[in-house]
Amino acid sequence: MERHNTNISRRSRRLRQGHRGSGPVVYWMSRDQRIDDNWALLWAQQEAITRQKSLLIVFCLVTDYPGATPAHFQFMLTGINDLPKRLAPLNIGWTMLQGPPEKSLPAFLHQIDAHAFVCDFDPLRIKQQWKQKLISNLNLPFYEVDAHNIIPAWTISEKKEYAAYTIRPKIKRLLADFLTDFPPLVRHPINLTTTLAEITAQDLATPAKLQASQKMIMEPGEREATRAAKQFIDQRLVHYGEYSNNPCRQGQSGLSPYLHFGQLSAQRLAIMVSQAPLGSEEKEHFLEELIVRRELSDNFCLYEPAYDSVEGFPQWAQKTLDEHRGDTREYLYTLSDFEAGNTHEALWNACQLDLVQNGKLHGFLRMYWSKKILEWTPDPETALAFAITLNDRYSLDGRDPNGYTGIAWSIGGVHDRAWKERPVFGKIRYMNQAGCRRKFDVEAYITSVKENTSK
Ligand code: FAD
Ligand code: FO1
Repeated sequence: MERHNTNISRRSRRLRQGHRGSGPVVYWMSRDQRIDDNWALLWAQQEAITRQKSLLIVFCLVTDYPGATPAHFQFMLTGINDLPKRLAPLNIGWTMLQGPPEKSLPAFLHQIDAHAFVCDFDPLRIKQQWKQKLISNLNLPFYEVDAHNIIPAWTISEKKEYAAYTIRPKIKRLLADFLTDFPPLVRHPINLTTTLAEITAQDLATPAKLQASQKMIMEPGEREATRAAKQFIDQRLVHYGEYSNNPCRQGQSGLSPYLHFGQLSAQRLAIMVSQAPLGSEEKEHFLEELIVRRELSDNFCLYEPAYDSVEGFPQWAQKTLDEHRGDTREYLYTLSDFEAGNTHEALWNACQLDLVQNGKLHGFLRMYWSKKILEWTPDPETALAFAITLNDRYSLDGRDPNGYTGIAWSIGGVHDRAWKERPVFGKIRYMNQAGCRRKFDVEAYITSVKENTSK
């Protein structure tokens, strides 16, 4: 029986049945790397208490995670390092495994005679593949809990949505039911009996390739994430509507790396924003991005297996891009040219430098940056591959459904409509510097990036 009206049971789904062992309920933490406000952990605890079992969290470190660099691992592992010391007083076990989860988890779960297995939700291909293999290789009850979205992705919609305007009413209908507060995680009443080494990231023989040499661009971890969220709400949310599209202003929240690594719960952030003592207009604008746009990205990656290839673009976009394959491109660059910020255009080069130096690029410039890659490559396939490679390699928040969807929107018209036809782009929405100049001071942006680089 739920103690609060949290809809916790409706946030989970069973992936397979199986034999329940006498050991702990195990939560495999992956996308949602936090203790607070984590529906998967709360669900696992509820299951463990009902079944009178102990509770254990396991994280599988995958050192060759696609697209990830030492800077990303450093941010992730520093955040993860704080978790075991917070779990000890809660009587919840912690351990880490190294290697592909479908290989490392089955033997481990067998060894501890796990009672049930719970994972968090992720629509990306690699996660779906890991889970499919685990479904085949395990013989114990296996559940999935969407701890990332406010409304579970499979509940909002059972199909790929056409655009924001088709998913928005579905979200609106369900939001009040799911945007509830979180019940507390309690000190777990049943002790772990299995003797387990409490492995932390430092104990793993992490290869030297994971040691980042640069200074971290922002402080990782749950505590820092909450502090940054509070600071944004107290000081900058009021200007979000006015400044969020201006790269010269610090108008956006800057919270995407915390959300990407699950160090901050989007639901907690939505609750904090809803309760802020501000007018509804500022809040609505931000919540539209945080809820509708973000959950739309998960919907796209969940229901479009080709979310990172041209086959995932809508039919009209594939057709129009095909019709313009033969168009002359005025400039053509290689991946190395783009990567080094070596194009003819100062604004694009500044965007690239900003991305490389700071691990992030302003949301408005991300659109411009990727559309120019379409304009300056021989075909849409190359453009898409280059944009994904660079975004995943350099963005701290990359390797995320929001990234694949944002790039597919910019280059392939996903969730957008047809616009006036023009060379190369066909009917894909075009952007140019004149549009940028109407939004912000382009020269000031370029100068600020250069100044930051020379420091
Ligand atoms: P804020 O404006 O403060 O928004 C708060 C949160 O709302 C964001 O952190 C994010 O979770 C969500 N959000 C905001 N805008 C969008 C959007 N358009 N789509 C989906 N969710 C949104 N986002 C990523 O998280 N990772 C990426 O790799 C990524 N790559 C992108 C690439 C391109 C080409 C484009 C056009 C967009 C991309 N986005 C990506 C979406 C968006 O630009 C970023 O989420 C946002 O700029 C992150 O900064 P912020 O946290 O300060 O955003
Ligand atoms: N998830 C894991 O379960 N294990 C990892 O070792 C791991 C590394 C990693 C590195 C960079 C990065 O951006 C993500 C990483 N993730 C890892 C996955 C992440 O938690 C997210 O689930 C997805 O990237 C976004 O959905």
